[in-house]
Amino acid sequence: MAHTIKIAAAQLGPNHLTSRREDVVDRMLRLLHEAASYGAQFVLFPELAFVTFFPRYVLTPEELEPFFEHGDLLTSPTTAAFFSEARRLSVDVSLGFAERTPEGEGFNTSIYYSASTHSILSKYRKIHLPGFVDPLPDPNAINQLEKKYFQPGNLGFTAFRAPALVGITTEHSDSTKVPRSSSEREAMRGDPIFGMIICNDRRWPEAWRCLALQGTEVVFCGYNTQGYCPELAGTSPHKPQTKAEAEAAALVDHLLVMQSNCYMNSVFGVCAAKAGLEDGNFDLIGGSSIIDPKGKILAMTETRGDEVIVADCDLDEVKYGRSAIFDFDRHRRVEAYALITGQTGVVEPPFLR
Ligand code: CDT
Repeated sequence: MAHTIKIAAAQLGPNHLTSRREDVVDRMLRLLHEAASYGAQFVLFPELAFVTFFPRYVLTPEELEPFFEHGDLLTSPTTAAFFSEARRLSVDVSLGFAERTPEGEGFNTSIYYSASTHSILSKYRKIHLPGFVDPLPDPNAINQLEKKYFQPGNLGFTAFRAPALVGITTEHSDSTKVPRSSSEREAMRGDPIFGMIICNDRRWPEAWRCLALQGTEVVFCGYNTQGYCPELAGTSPHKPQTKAEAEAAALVDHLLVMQSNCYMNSVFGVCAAKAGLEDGNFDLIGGSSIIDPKGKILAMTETRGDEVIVADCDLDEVKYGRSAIFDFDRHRRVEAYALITGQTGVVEPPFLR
């Protein structure tokens, strides 16, 4: 039985402070149609897809609020039509947005929408929030205020199964039949297992490993990554870079973490950027890609504008790594990993005398 899914990543070009949500959603619909015309069964859109990357700005509460979504995306007047169209096309989608909860909390969130059930199957709230709580003192610095505007995600790294994408040999409703070992997983297969992370999470191996430990086969990651942002990454005072050098290095870092984590966890990785020059001044890298469990790039965008890429992902390919070099059951040594969850920052060995 084939276990291949045709997966698309829809990169968005820049959004601006002046961009209307309706227009952004129209662009997303165009990308959705293009992906569907290639036969894609799933399309990934970027982090904070509907808006410019607003955490770069120091905003009053009144200025901040319009960047957030306040209700159910499936019924909200600006986004309902997008999900209805995905349902009509039988294409699952995942996208990122700023979520304001009824309790007033703010999260940097992504959802997985299933066309076959017309429902949000899973929600992820970004856990690794980069940057600072307070604006930087230098008025010319590029701020990254996610820690000010969002709370760290409270839903964990939670894998989930998505129905109606591939043939299965086990009823997904029969939870007693969940395989418990690599050999049982060889013999039985339920619906595919997916996991979501958002942007900065991709740089943290802990996030990938938590998903891989739940048998995740495909990891989705939307992102907005600054090409030039010396206050945060790329340029150390000891090794200054031009903007062009910084952007090239940011792309290398991005692909390095995507490819290596796919390899080390034997998962497919799909990532979709919001890219290009936002608000005339702030460049975001492209490099949206689909990567196989050996870390090989199957498809990558060539522009920094609206662009769709697709690849056939044969989920059976995750099995090889998981039964050989990365067979967790046989090779992991949890008794040696206590520092990973017991300690946050660095504690060096004592000085020599
Ligand atoms: N959105 C987001 O998380 N961006 C961070 C910026 C880090 S500075 C290059 C990222 O990790 O891509």
